[in-house]
Formats: sequence, C-alpha cells, structure tokens
Amino acid sequence: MSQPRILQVRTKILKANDETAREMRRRFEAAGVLVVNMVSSPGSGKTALLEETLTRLRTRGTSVAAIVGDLETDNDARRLARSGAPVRQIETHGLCHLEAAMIDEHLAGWDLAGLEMLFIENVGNLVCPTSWDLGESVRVALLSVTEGEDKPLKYPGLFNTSDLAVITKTDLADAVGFDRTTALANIERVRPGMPVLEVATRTGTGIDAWIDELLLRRSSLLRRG
Ligand SMILES: Nc1nc2c(ncn2[C@@H]2O[C@H](COP(=O)(O)OP(=O)(O)OP(=O)(O)O)[C@@H](O)[C@H]2O)c(=O)[nH]1
Ligand SMILES: [Mg+2]
Repeated sequence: MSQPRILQVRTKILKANDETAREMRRRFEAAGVLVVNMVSSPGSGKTALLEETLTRLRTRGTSVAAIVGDLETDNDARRLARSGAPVRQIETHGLCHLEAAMIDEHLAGWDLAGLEMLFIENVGNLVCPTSWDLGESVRVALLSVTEGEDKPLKYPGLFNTSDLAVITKTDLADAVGFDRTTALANIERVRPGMPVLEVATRTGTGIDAWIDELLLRRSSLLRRG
C-alpha cells in the first residue's frame, strides 16, 4: 500500500536532510573536527554544560566553536560566547529541531581545518531533533535528575539514536529523590551498552570525565581518518 501524501513529503524531506548530513560528515571527518550534537528537554542544562566545556577546552588549547538553536532569542549564544569561543545562534522561529542545511549555512566563514571540536546545542526537545541527522560524530542525550527516571522509556527515540548519555544536575539528586539505579537501568534497556556520564556543572562534579571522553572521541576520529 502506498504512503499517505503527508508521509511521502516527510520521507522526502528527511531523505534530503540525510544526504546533506552525510556530505557534511565527510567534510567534518576530512578536517578532523569532532562534531557533538547535544539533545535534551528544555532546561536540562545543555548551555550550562557547554559554556563550561568550551571554557575548559579553550584553556587547554583545544580549538572549539558552537552553534546553538532556539525558537527565539540569542540568550544562549551570548552565554556561550563568554567562553571566548566563536558561537553562532540559530533562531528557528517555531521549528522544534535543527536541520543539516541550517548548520551548513551557519558554518560559512569558519575554517574547519583550524577547528578540533564543534558543538551543536539542539533546540530543547526530546522528540523533534531525533530524526534529523546533523552530520555529527557523537549524539549526546542529556537527562537532568529533575525530569524523572522514566524519560528514556517514554522517549526511546532520542536515547536509542544517541552515542552517549549524560545525567545532569546531580547536585540536586538527593533533593528531588532521584533514583539513579532505575535511571541507569532505563537507559540500558533502551540503548544497551551506551556509556553514561554523570555531571553537575554547578559544582564541577564529573566534568573532567566528560572532557576526557570528548578528547578520547576526537583522538579516535583522527585515528580512523
Ligand atoms: N543545580 C544545578 N542547576 C543547573 C545545573 N546546570 C544547569 N542548571 C540550571 O538549570 C537551568 C537551565 O539550564 P540551561 O543550561 O539554560 O538549560 P538548557 O538545556 O540549555 O535549556 P534550553 O536551551 O532552554 O533547552 C538554569 O537555571 C541553570 O543554571 C547544575 O549542574 N546544577
Ligand atoms: Mg540552552
């Protein structure tokens, strides 16, 4: 049976996005740029973690940049720019995800060969971004302790398309009665074997391990290339 018209259009749009993303991934890999796509619900701590990440990586001499998507405002770009890294904001004006072509357009003028890592902060949403490949090397699903341990089960699409999970705001775990064992089991059930890091940007807990993971992944990318 043939697909309804609306599904045909969606399939065609996603296919075009996949082609753009594939071409971008080739360019990123050829230039040795590790691209990290950070996805989570609104307010789970993406920008806070990213500002700290950009600051720390720059301090150790790693060349980094970021592109951040939101429906409205350039608040996040302004926060991230405090790190000193080049940052560009995409305002989607209603669209609940970023697309490969938007990233491509916002790369204009940046010398990929001079870049070691590019971070993409996706629009805060647990559903829409999952179908849109951005040419990333690593998709990171963030889950804050305040959201509830069942989110990986309710939103499997994000977790089972990700390469790494990061539990954020662990400084608040006791205050909100976060059940760590259940959260880890739920992630494992949806994406068996996916590594999970735990961080509290507010206190610095777990940030060293996160930075080490990024550096390791960049080294593997270079070895593969
Ligand atoms: N206690 C605590 N609060 C945090 C932590 N990380 C972020 N926050 C707070 O959580 C709120 C949301 O953080 P953001 O970094 O803006 O979250 P976001 O995921 O970028 O949000 P959107 O871009 O709107 O999707 C802010 O008030 C942060 O200060 C943390 O580790 N601990
Ligand atoms: Mg943000």
